[in-house]
Amino acid sequence: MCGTCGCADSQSHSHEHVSLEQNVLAKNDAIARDNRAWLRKRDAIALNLMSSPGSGKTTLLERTLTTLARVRPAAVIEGDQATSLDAERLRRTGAPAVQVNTGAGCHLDAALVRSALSRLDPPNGAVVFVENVGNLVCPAMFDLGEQRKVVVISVTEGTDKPLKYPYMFAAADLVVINKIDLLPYVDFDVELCAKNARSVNPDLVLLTLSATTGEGLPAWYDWIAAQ
Ligand SMILES: Nc1nc2c(ncn2[C@@H]2O[C@H](COP(=O)(O)OP(=O)(O)OP(=O)(O)O)[C@@H](O)[C@H]2O)c(=O)[nH]1
Ligand SMILES: [Mg+2]
Repeated sequence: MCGTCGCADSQSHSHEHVSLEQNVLAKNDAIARDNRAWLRKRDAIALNLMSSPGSGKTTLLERTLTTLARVRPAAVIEGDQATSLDAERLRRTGAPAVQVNTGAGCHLDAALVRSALSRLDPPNGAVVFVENVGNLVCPAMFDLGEQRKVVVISVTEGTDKPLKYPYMFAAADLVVINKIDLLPYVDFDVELCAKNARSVNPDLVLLTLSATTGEGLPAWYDWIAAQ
């Protein structure tokens, strides 16, 4: 696992490696619990969106924020290694967005989210969307204090991804299969992808949608409302 240890050769000193990793994750989990309590006091929730780079997290949030703003307050913590491009896109919807740059880091952690929450200062009752760094590996390990974990996969990525990145799909509460407008042009079997995802996580909720055309979005909004 990266982000928890700088060592290049974990095999030669695996005991130290494992205990350092456990230490880092235990500290993270304690801060995540504080974040959860902090959000609960404001009657707010956080939803952690994770995916490979380019699966459509920001596009889905652009549409969601535009629609949701009419119903309840929403805000975004935007995680990327570099730039504030995504936060700028999301602010154009009128929602507040705080950009967090992780530099060489490949995921958000609870401490980064804690300081972003205090900058964001979300109003009571808000839904705080956290867009994690595009990566199907490391973000799965780090509790941020979110209410739910959402994994976005798009139809251009292949149906085998839940099998090849099982930790991410095992951690998810919801899997969104995005870009279904492209199904006529790609070799992607939605049922097979769903079966693969359920084989690593039988409790998953699955939604198919197109963030670009809006197809399938009502079920996504219903899912958010139910949280
Ligand atoms: N055809 C189609 N394209 C989409 C859809 N959703 C997103 N895209 C396109 O996919 C590309 C990447 O979308 P983003 O929303 O930036 O993806 P992301 O997951 O936020 O990417 P990172 O933040 O870099 O991880 C853009 O060119 C979008 O226009 C969709 O439903 N259909
Ligand atoms: Mg993005």
